[in-house]
Amino acid sequence: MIDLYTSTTPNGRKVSIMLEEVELPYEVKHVKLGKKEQKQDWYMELNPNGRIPTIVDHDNGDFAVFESGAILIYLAEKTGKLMPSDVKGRSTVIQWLMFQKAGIGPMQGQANVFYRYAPEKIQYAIRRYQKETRRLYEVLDDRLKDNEYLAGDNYSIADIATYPWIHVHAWAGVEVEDLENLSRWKDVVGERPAVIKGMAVPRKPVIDDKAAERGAKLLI
Ligand SMILES: N[C@@H](CCC(=O)N[C@@H](CS)C(=O)NCC(=O)O)C(=O)O
Repeated sequence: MIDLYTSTTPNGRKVSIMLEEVELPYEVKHVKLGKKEQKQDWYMELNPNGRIPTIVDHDNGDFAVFESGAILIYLAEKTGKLMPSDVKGRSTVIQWLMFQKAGIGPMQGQANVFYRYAPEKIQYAIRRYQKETRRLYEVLDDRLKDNEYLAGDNYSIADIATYPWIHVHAWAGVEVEDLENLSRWKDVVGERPAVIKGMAVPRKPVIDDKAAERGAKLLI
């Protein structure tokens, strides 16, 4: 059994989608970010960064893994699923996984902060992060012109890492509707039964403006 420490955010949902895809049994432990549970000592022992997600694999000596990308690689290697084992295929998956981890996640995260939560509306910062997020989306769109999935013909952990972020594009105020290939990919991935289930853990995303008004900072 695997314990999944998660919350209602895209980084957490990457892991619930993965666990659903590979059909490993897991128990959801909802970490209440608003109550700063992720900073408590017991949690920091599992994840020294004090953030979600984290897994603890009780079938492997209670091994704890933090960082969403590292968790996806661990689960892919544990199950032999969703990442090829040949050097080039593996590298291609990791390149697109890193692109999400180092680009889309941080830039879209900052777009969210300045567009939704910052007490002052700093137009320079809003524009900068929305523009960079949109540029990264265009890179994805171009990649998906000749490829069904990010790493080529096969669905992989690169798609799993990217989907929950694209799903909440509107929360960052960045459009995708005119990006034909990205929109096609978003629909195809979003219809997978494991993705539908994983996205509802620990509960379905709330991405409307009313949530923002209520100050629901981490409900995406
Ligand atoms: N690089 C980390 C980022 C994790 C992260 O930023 N988690 C956010 C939610 S998406 C969090 O725990 N925020 C609460 C906090 O910063 O205290 C990963 O991919 O696992």
